[in-house]
Amino acid sequence: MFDSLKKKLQNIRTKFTSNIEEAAGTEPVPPVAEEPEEVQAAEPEPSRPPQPEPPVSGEEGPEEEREKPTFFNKMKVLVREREIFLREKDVEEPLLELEMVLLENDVALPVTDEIIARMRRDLVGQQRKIGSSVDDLVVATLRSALCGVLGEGLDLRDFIEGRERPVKILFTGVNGTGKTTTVAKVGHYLQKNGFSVVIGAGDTFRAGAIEQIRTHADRLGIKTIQHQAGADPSAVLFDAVQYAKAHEIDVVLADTAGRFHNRANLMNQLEKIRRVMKPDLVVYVDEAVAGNDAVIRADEFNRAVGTDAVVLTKADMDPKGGAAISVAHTVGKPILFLGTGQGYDDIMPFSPRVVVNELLGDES
Ligand SMILES: Nc1nc2c(ncn2[C@@H]2O[C@H](COP(=O)(O)OP(=O)(O)OP(=O)(O)O)[C@@H](O)[C@H]2O)c(=O)[nH]1
Ligand SMILES: [Mg+2]
Repeated sequence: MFDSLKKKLQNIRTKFTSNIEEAAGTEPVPPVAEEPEEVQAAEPEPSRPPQPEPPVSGEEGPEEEREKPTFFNKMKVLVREREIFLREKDVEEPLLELEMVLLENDVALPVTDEIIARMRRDLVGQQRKIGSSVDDLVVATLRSALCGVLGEGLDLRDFIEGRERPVKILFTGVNGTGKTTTVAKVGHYLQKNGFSVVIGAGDTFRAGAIEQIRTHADRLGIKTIQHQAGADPSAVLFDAVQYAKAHEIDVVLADTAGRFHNRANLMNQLEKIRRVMKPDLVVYVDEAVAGNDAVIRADEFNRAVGTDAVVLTKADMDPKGGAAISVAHTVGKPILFLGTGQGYDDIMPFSPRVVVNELLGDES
C-alpha cells in the first residue's frame, strides 16, 4: 500500500535531515541523558528571535570549530544545546522536492500547498528543540503536516453506539468502485463487533446486482431485503428499514447502483432514496487507485447529494496514496475505511496516525 510514495518520502526525509545537518555545520547532537525531550512538531514552540551567538570560550573544544565563520555558519543556522534555528533557504530545496513528490503521487494541489505551508511554518524561523537526532525533528514535522490534512477519521462503532436504532447507512458512488463489496465487508465488520445487520439491495438497475449482494450476504449470514430488478430502490430501502425496526436490527446497510454526478435522473433517484430512507450516514465510495479523479468525484458527489464520510477501496493496489491524503481535506469529510483487498476482512478502519506511520515507515 502506497509503496511509491513511501519510498519517495523516505528519500525526502533523508534530504531534509542532511540539509539541516549540513546547514548547521555539525554532527547530529547526541541525546542528553538527564532530560529527554519530546519533539513537538504539532505544537511548535512560540516563535522567538534567534539567540545571539555565544562568545567562543577556550574550554569548549569541538564547539570552537562550529563557531568558526565557515560558509555554513554564514547561513546563520545555530545548533546549540539541542536547539536549532532554521532559515527558509536551509529547507527550500527539500521543500521543493517534497512538493514535486506529493504532486507526482496525485496529492491534490491545494492539499500539497497546505502540507508545504505546514512544514515551512513548523521549520522556518522557529527556535526548535531537537531530540536525539535531526531526523526525529524532520519525521515529527512531516507527521504533523500529514496528520493536519488527514483530519480525524471516524470510528463507525462509536458512531453507531451513540444513535437510535436502526442506524441507516447509505452507500453511494460511481460505477465499479467497490460499493457492493464494501457493503458486504462493512456488514461483516459490524457483525464481528457485535452489531446485528440487514442489507437493502438498492441496486435494482444493473443486471445481476441483486444476486451479487445476495450472494455476499448469504455467505456472511446477513439477511437481504430485495425486490425484483427494475423496482424503485427507495421502496426496497424503505422495506429494509421497516424490517430492521420490526426485528430490532442495529444497522441497515443500503447498496445502490453506480452513477455519475452529472446524470440528473440517477441523482434525482438518489435524492428520493435520501428522502424516503433518511440515512444517518451517507458514505461515498471511490477507489484509491483513481487518485485525483476520486478526490474530484467525491467533492462533486458531496455537492450534489451530500456526503458524511468516504471509503477508499483498492488501497492495496495503490502505490501513490494521493487520494487517501487529499480526500478528507478536500471534501471536508472523514475517511471511514480503506479497502485493502477482495476478501471480507480486507477493510481497515481509517486512523490518520496509523496511515501516516505507515507512510513514514515508522512505528512510533
Ligand atoms: N483489490 C481490491 N479489489 C476490490 C476492493 N474492493 C472492491 N474490489 C473489487 O472491485 C470490483 C468491483 O467491486 P463492486 O463491489 O462490484 O463495485 P460496485 O461499486 O458495487 O460496482 P457497480 O455496482 O457496478 O457500480 C470487484 O471485482 C471487487 O472484488 C479492494 O479494496 N481491493
Ligand atoms: Mg454494486
